Amino acid sequence: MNVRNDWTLEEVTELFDLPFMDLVFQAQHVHRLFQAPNTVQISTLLSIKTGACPEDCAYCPQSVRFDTGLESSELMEIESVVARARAAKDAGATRFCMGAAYRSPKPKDLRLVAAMISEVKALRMETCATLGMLSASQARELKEAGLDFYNHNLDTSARYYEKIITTRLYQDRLDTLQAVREAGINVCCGGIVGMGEEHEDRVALLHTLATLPEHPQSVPINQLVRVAGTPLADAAALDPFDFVRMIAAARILMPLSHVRLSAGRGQMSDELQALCFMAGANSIFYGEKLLTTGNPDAEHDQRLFRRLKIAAEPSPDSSAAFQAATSPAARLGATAPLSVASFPDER
Ligand code: SAM
Ligand code: DTB
Ligand code: SF4
Repeated sequence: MNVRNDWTLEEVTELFDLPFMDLVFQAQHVHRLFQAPNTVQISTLLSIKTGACPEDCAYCPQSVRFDTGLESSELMEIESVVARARAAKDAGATRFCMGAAYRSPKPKDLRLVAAMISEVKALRMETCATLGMLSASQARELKEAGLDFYNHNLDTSARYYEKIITTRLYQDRLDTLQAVREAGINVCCGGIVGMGEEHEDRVALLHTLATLPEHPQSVPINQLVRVAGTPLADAAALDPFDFVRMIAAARILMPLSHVRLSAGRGQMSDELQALCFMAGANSIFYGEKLLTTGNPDAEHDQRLFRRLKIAAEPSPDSSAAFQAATSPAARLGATAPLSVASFPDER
């Protein structure tokens, strides 16, 4: 089985049209061919600059245009960010993702964020940032600072995008993704489900992601967190099985990528999350807060992982045991050793 980026819209549509069990079965099969089963990559998010964003993304509590009661704050001090990264590492996270409510960063802010990245990298954590649109030279500056991943979501289909955001174009997003890719930074790019989009929009989003010149190394699938005061506060609830379908299709189309069960876990049962892992999700945000909204607390996630015998995936450079977990035998379906990594309280 090859990794392809020439998927047709018809092929993606056919996946979505499969009976649910066939789709999840196929996704789990692909998962075991290409990924280490029973391991999940653990990222922690921190909002390093909150609110007062000039963009009008209809889902977002941080837009200056909506009254969501959110308190905005300036860019955090480097020392405070590093302290939070260290705490996240001590709690078991291997990647630290710094999010800022910018349309695009100003040169002075980019320099400060670059300094944060270098210091977090020095903790031997993987670094990730999400700062809005970047030019090619800004992307290179972040790469030089040691940035491993840049998160920049397409969010939905090109067609539906203009119903959700009017202050920038889909093409702007694609241009930033290109700048990031060409700077040699891993791309983290996915979308949101539950914004009132049609079935075709979900198909089109996954088709766009899976036909980029390279698949994003990380694909976050967010369930809309409905925040009071945003235009999508009263969006219709999503059928949970449709969310699982999205994860399963992403897994099949982008077999080498980490698929992240991203925002929305706070509203999901443990059983639904387990179904998402079954369908090929192998990354989560860990810690009680996403950027501005809640996430399951760390103890709850540790318990869930123990119940499912899921291990935290170590950062790529940290352990020989991880290589065992990703060995050809493991990829062909042998169960990964559960001892490859554990949360600190299990040692
Ligand atoms: N301002 C930057 C940008 O938009 O690229 C970075 C931060 S922005 C908050 C990062 C991503 O968070 C968005 O692209 C969107 O996919 C996701 N997001 C924001 N609000 C959300 C919500 N209420 N529910 C689910 N995902 C959300
Ligand atoms: C992503 O895809 N989801 C994260 C991260 N990338 C930056 C953000 C989720 C935000 C949920 C709403 C909030 O907490 O503000
Ligand atoms: Fe601003 Fe990003 Fe929120 Fe859009 S998603 S309003 S760009 S912080």
